[in-house]
Amino acid sequence: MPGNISKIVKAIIIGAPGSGKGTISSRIVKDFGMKHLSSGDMLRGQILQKTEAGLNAKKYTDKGDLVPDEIMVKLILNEIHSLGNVSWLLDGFPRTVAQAIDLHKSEPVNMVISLNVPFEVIIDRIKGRWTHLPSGRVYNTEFNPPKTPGIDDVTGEPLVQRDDDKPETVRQRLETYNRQTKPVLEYYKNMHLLTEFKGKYTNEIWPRVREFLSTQMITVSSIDYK
Ligand code: G5P
Ligand code: MG
Repeated sequence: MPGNISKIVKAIIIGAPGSGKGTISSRIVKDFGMKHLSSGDMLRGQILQKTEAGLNAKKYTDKGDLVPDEIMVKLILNEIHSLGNVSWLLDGFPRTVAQAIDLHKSEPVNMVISLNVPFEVIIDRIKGRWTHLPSGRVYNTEFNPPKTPGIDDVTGEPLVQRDDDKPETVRQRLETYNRQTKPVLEYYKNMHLLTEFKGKYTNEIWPRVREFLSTQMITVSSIDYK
């Protein structure tokens, strides 16, 4: 892994529901030490705590629709600003061009990693997903099963299947992605910030993402590798 610390990295990982954003983000965090901000995890945290914002968001997430832009932009920008001067990786935000424009005005990003995984592969793998809601850790009964079925490896707490992982909601989420999030790819392509990684398996995509990040950025966590 490369050595020097130079700049703060502001990155986005974008891809369809179930494309592996969370899985690859956890590997990026481990190897490159960036702060991971997942908009979906934040919303699920609010839902779990039954806050007003969470209960409001659940009306949209349960249907596979997007939560309104103004709510999401406020939530994410507040979180970014609370982090201070550190490198971060946004997962699940922005998801509309309006969100991307607002983010750019406030926090221009350095790079956008796009995961392109075929929809039929996604539909199959989401069936086997189990999530630890408080942390956002994800498992898959085939790909990365927990040590004990139904139990989080780290905390020993129960795993759940997400309410929006029902097959009909997954189909709706994929449609929403096509309609509202694909234009975001064009937005970043036009800004020459987009790098696409295509494949069926995380273990095939991840080495390419790692190689890309290693050459593109010198990370805050590189101090760990000295
Ligand atoms: P989220 O939480 O952002 P999605 O729909 O974008 O949700 P999701 O479902 O979290 O994305 P992911 O993170 O891309 O998927 O994928 P993952 O969890 O890493 O992997 C999926 C499964 O596949 C896991 O079980 C994993 O173990 C397994 N897996 C990974 N790789 C492989 C492999 O190679 N092989 C196999 N067999 N399995 C593998 O958003 C949720 C909702 O919140 C709202 C929306 O309503 C959204 O629908 N929301 C927003 N609304 C408006 N604006 C925003 N910015 C919003 N952000 C969230
Ligand atoms: Mg995710």
